[in-house]
Amino acid sequence: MKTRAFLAAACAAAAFSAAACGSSSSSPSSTSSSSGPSPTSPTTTPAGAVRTTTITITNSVASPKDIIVTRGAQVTFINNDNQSHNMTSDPHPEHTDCPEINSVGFLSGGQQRQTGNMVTNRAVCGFHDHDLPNVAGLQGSISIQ
Ligand SMILES: [Cu+2]
Repeated sequence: MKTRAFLAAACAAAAFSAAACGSSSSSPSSTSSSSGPSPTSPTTTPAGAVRTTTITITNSVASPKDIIVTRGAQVTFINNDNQSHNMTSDPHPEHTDCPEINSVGFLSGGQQRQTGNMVTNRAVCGFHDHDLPNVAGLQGSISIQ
């Protein structure tokens, strides 16, 4: 009986912290479109996206974070960090939006790899570091135009 009561209390605590976490993530500001927990692909190209096919990671920040490529192009992720990164498609943890990005995957420090040819039907593909899924600096997007 004591165990049952404890479990109920733990469950309530977990539910409470999850709710608090969720409410803090929904910022009223519309300036940061693709940052925050539980990365999902944006539906439109974020403001400030630049046309390039190279994204470089330094000090756990991907730059540029939002890019635009031609349909069928490949994107090169360069890990110039001193730690590994595991670059995958949104959403986390399914990685199903744009499987082309999953070709990059695990990059040791100093490594680089290309995505597959970006031929998805989506207009915008979000990406994140699967091992650090809530780090906003490692989230970004590839718009296909
Ligand atoms: Cu993930």
